[in-house]
Amino acid sequence: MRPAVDVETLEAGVRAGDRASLARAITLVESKRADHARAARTLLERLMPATGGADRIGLTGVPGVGKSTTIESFGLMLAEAGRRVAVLAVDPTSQRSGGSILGDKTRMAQLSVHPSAFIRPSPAGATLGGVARKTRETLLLCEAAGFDVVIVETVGVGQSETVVADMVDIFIALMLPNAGDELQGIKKGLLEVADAIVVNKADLDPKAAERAVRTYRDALHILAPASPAWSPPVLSASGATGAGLDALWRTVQDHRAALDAAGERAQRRAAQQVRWMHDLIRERLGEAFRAHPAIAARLPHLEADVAAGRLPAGAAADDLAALFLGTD
Ligand SMILES: Nc1nc2c(ncn2[C@@H]2O[C@H](COP(=O)(O)OP(=O)(O)O)[C@@H](O)[C@H]2O)c(=O)[nH]1
Ligand SMILES: [Mg+2]
Repeated sequence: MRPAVDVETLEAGVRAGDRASLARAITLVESKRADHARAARTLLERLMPATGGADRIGLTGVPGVGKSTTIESFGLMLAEAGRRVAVLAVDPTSQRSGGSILGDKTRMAQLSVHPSAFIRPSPAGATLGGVARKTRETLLLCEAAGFDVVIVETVGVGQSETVVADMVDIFIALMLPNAGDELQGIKKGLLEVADAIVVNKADLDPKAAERAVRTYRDALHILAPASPAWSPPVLSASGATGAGLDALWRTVQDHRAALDAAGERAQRRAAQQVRWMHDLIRERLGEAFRAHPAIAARLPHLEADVAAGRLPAGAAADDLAALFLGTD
């Protein structure tokens, strides 16, 4: 028999800020075993009162824009100033590419061995929803372990941006200095969720970086800000030299102060939690639905009928729902 998880000891270890306990707690949360899931739930419930204390920062940008390099410099700056910094990575592409995580750890060489830092890649999951769920729970565990800055990194691919934006207080988009014009259209959706924009690699071509800053400022100008309390600023920085990262940290603090003054940070977090709950409900119901024997038998036929145009999608959904609910 495999030994049962000692939740109390694990809880005490996490609360004490013990990194080995934190790592074990995260592994527990990520586990697919049913007994682990039960233990993880108990652990999270017990730790809940100890969560919420971190600045939750999301960072996105296309591969190569300098996210890992920037987090290394930014994280070290904060760690040296006495902060405890956790870095979580959500990468929906890492399953395909065989893991960019290793590369990231070497890119965060100093931060990854800093006593005040903790770096943890999210496992490559089959669904982004699954990955994001574990990342949310991992974020809470890091807070319970006393980390006061949690940075969630994600590649700017597909839906991962909105998913990460919905688990943090401030969502920062890193941009390349010479791509302002082309990307403006493509990245409109991103501009709408970003709380700050950072034109990175300003050291390469400061003039181009300034032009890009102006381009993004103009682009943001024509969008209505998501919050009346905050207009997203555009900064330039260099993850490589560290230039501009102190200003970025001030932006994070200004943003928090502005949202707190308007009561919006607590509201944003509360709304995120409720949306998360509804996501989980949908996920559970979807699983139960697909696992239902009568549904499993009928679904492929109805899918074929709908695909062939023999049956309206709504009628198929009605039939399946009735079958599931036992009302047919
Ligand atoms: N010159 C310069 N190069 C940078 C800067 N930030 C990152 N890089 C380089 O850009 C490449 C991609 O950086 P990386 O941090 O891995 O990007 P990520 O894919 O967004 O995590 C690496 O070769 C970095 O050394 C910067 O601010 N200035
Ligand atoms: Mg990276």
